[in-house]
Amino acid sequence: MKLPTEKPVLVTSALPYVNGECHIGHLRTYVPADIYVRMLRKMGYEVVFVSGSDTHGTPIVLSAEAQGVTPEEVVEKYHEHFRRTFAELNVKFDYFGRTDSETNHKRTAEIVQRLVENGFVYKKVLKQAFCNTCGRFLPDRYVEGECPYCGAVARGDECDQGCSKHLEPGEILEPRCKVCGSKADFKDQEHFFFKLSSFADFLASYLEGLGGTLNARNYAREWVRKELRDWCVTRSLEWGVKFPGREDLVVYVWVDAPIGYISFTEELLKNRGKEEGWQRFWKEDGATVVHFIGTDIIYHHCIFWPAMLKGAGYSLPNAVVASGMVKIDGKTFSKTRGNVVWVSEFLERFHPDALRYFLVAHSSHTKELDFSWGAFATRLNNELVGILGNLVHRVLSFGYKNFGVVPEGVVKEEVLVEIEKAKAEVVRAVEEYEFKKLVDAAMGLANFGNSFFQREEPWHLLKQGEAGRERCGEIVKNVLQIIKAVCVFLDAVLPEKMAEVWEGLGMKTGSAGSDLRSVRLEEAVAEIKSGQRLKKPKKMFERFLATAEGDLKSPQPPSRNKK
Ligand code: B3M
Ligand code: ZN
Repeated sequence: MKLPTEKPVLVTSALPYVNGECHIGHLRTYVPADIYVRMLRKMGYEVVFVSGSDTHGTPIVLSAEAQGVTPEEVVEKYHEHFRRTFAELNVKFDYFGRTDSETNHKRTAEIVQRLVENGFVYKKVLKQAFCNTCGRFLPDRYVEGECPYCGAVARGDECDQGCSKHLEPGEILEPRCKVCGSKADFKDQEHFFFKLSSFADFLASYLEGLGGTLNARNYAREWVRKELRDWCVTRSLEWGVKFPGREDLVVYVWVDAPIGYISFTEELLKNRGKEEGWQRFWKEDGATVVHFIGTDIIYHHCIFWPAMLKGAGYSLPNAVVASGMVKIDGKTFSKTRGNVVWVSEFLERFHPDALRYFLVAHSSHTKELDFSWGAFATRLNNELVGILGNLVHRVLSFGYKNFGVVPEGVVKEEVLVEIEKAKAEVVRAVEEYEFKKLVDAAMGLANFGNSFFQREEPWHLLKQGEAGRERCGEIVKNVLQIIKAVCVFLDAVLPEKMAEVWEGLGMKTGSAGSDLRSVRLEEAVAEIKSGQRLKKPKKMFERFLATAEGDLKSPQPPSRNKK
């Protein structure tokens, strides 16, 4: 979708539950969102990028209980962990908040109050799972059982391993207490419901115009067409945002979590001295709002969230971009089965840019991404080392050794055409949220650079006197132009590595010196200046070493690999 150029864009990335360490499954949403933001900026958009920690709900409370600490302690620890991990990966949010902030408590109370006033909330007694052994009600993840729709093992509020449907309290079959394993009973309890069913027509037409990826729109339309049931929005828990006027109930975490997107916008703009600035994004239709999420939370973002916003008189998101899930060695992520790759472990051995690259290069954004060390090794060795690293190292070394600067010469039409072609593909890729196409276009251009250099054999010309040296210089300049363009196109994916190459090309020095991060896409075709000092290049990436085939198959990376 081409976004309107005159409006600022708010990009959000789903809020991680801060109840454990970051694994590479998490990154499928954050890294592409960061790449998208960086690309939009290169395309001239004004962008704000927010996310934050999801601090409430049973995912947090259960972890705290299991670790024998308070929910606050769990949140404190992992909020910091996620913030640091994102920084290490160069996922650069303008603001990374937390849903237990005062702003979010207030904004949630205000929105819920609005929904009540507007007649969209009612009270009802429901049969809630109860554990006689533990002597308490079992909300959401406190209960496990069978999904009434597909029969898979499910959590109390979602069929996380099967059809990914949202489940209402009381719906799960064969419920058991997650803490002690006993068969759960049912007991009456009074709760508040949101009249989701009355939003069916609104949602059907809203979804027609919703941008983003087709998977999000199509799933959501199907759900609206089938049936929308009212939604229980309260839970009997201590930890959370209190339901207005009820000390014994908190709102369901899926109420206050997306409201975090609004609160974080408020907190960010307030920090920038614009107290009411958030309204442009959430009240006045003065901005484009794009949500990056995983396919498992489409229901929450395409059904609950717009209905809640509409019911409370807020403006609506413009696009929902849903990434496919991550698998490890073809299997679903599972901590207990050891099917997990922790980001911290990965970063001990490899450069963050290599992971950023893999996450977008390995499969189309909406498709499943299967991580294995073998697949990672192949992409790293063949593409980052074999194509990109080779181009940069070979040409920069040759240019540095024989000229020391960008030589004189004209940039050929043939080269400019290739760069323009790649640039058009890159823009289309961003508009289609197809980040794989973005890297494919840039790597295609790098490949072209390699063949051009090989075809022209400039090293022979060096032996052919002054005229030969001049012609050689021109060829080198042409390939340096290609490298410059590749830097512009891949900066969003490989921010550290491309910035080093940019510097190596002499782009940062001199009066017209520029910072790669802030240049526009057009810079790719702007002629590289003759006379700029080149730097002796460093190796960009080390090959992934594996002595035995087994190393590549094992889920553990060989320990001798160092960035
Ligand atoms: N905390 C994490 C998840 O279900 C959940 C996202 C909230 S986004 C508002 O993926
Ligand atoms: Zn199911």
